[in-house]
Amino acid sequence: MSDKKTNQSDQQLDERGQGGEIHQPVENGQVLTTAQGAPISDDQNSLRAGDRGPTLMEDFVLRDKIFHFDHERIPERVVHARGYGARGTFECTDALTDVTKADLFGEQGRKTEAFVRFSTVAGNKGSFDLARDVRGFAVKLYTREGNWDIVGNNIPVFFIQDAIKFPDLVHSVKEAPDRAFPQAQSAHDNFWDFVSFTPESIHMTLWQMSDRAIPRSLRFMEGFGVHTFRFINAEGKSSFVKFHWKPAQGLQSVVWNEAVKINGADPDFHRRDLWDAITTGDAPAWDLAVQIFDEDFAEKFEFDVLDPTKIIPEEQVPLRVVGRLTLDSVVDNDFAQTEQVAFHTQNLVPGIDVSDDPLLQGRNFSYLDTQLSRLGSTNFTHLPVNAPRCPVMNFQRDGHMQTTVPTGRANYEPNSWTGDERGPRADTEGGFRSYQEQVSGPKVRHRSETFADHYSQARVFWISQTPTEQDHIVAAYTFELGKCEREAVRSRVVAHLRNVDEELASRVAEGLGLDLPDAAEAAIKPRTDLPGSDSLSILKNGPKSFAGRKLGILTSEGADASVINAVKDAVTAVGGKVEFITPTIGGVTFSDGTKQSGDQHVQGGPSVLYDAVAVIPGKESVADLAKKASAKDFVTDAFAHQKFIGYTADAKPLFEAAGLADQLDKGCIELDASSGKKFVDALKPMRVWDRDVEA
Ligand code: HDE
Repeated sequence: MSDKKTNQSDQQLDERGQGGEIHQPVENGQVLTTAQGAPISDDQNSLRAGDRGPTLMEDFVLRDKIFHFDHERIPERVVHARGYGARGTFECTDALTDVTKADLFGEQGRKTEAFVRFSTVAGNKGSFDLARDVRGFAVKLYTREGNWDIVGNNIPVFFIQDAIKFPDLVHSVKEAPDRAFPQAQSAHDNFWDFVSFTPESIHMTLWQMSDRAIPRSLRFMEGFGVHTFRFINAEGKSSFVKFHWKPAQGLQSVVWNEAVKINGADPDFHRRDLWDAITTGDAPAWDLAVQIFDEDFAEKFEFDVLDPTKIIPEEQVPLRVVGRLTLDSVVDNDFAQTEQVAFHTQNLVPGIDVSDDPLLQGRNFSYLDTQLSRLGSTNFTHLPVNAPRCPVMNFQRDGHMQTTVPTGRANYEPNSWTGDERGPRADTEGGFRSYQEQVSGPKVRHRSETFADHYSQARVFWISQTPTEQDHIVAAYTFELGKCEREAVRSRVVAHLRNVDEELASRVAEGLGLDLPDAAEAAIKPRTDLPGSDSLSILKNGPKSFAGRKLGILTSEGADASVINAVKDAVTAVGGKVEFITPTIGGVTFSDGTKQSGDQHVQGGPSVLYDAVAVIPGKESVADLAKKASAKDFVTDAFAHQKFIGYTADAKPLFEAAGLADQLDKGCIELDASSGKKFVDALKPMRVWDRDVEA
């Protein structure tokens, strides 16, 4: 991709390595140089007076290297610090010229380069991937008419309705300022204290306490633009629009006890998963779907379409799929691309505009500030990952780290120069035009009454969940509030939950050992007549097969090769992956003499890293396996996390040692050389949700 073209070392290679006149003392001509390009003779020893003497100040090779190193870090993002990027292509599958003149939607089949950065919100850059948190889902589309960013999340609503509350929200969820903990989590007093005084947050906390906040993989989650935006067509007519990214892979999450353990076993679980999927050719894809509606619908809709704490149910405004985003390329360099990418809600192109959502309006103001303080110069748009792929022509000049070299005399307009000297002019026809909305009103600091219902859609979310998902939500509130030291905080939150659903509130109160408080006073009586929606449930929208998922096979010396092969072939046939967990990383030899190296050592490959497991040990060697705590945990955790477990009769001693031998249920499937397909078919429902366990 074009990022590569500006890679400094490539340029240097071109200039130094191919000139023919330069002395080429090293293999492939790649001579180490200083940042000024001077060839270096020794990069292992600094210049000193005598073998054991002091280092000399004149050592510019040392100074050049350490100077750059000392300044390697830039401020991390104040939110969304921990992120992971990938590149790909957006393809328009349904031209949208009826509603927008945006070039990327102009023609079916039109392709647009894309960069995506997924992130957690609260944790610092070095935190872990499976925090219970909202995920950022920011997409940059390098269109032929400029960069368009959809800076969204994996949850379609937000905690607050007005940008002015954002610093308080973020301060409350981040580590407490005095003790600098807890990090990367919301399970603490400050966050829930804030929520308890901010009823508009309650709807979002339902989503956050659901398994949406602990996705199995970045590949298995949805993305949302959250706010209402505007489309504008060639005639200047505007419609409202909401953006949705629907994963072709389906939706899938982990369970909480698993998330806790994954964070220890592999803090990079999500980034590794995305890297592995893309580099092995299993490119994840999302459909872009739009909900388009007009002012009449906005008038009639029971909530305000400008309120970012509300969804518009798909049943009321259906989704229209208009394109597909495929991520088929990992980044070349995490810092240059993922860290330096700069998203902004005001990166808009002709045909797409913002609405008056007060949260969006504040975001429009905020992102450039962040970029200036993070990247240090207004010229961050010159960085390869941020640079538009179309020509950029204007009279902006100079500034720190200017990388373009404008020519000619005119750096202003209007001017009377001609030809190339004249420079660009505004395009009154095709240039970006804001929608000509009528705006008038007194200056007030006032929240519209139409934003006042904080509970009814929280209830819609709750009743849309399967009983399993409801159990998880109750457990999550109980866990999080249980981490709050002050009972008053717990009680105030439960008081809000009573306005959502009495059963939810009383189950959480019971879990906390709390007397049920009076319901919080609601600004508007919550509605109980709104229907649920299947699209809000993860389990009703899960993957259709084992494709893109991973089976962990715990095995040992002498295991039956015919069973191993049957299972492996059946998994790979449907697009799944297999990893072998072996007593030593050196691997094992199967019954037919085949050698298999370990993908994970048994202590480094707990079952939490897999969607399902199979236990296929050797008859003789299983006794040793059964002595290992890690092998026992492998099966007990898989069982407790309601995973499917394939096993051979030889696995019995391990199940006995783990205390599971007489609990094996329909989700534990005995394997032989002919049962590979049967096993893989059985894995479709993801988990044995009715297994009666409490992890
Ligand atoms: Fe952001 N947000 N945000 N945000 N946001 C940032 O910009 C901000 C909001 C979102 O991978 C920051 O470059 C304000 C909603 C994502 O680089 C910052 C408000 C949604 C990312 C900022 C919001 C988001 C950010 C931090 C309330 C979902 C990561 C670093 C008015 C629709 C983008 C940066 C990436 C990042 C400000 C609310 C999504 C500080 C003031 C709502 C995905 O500028």
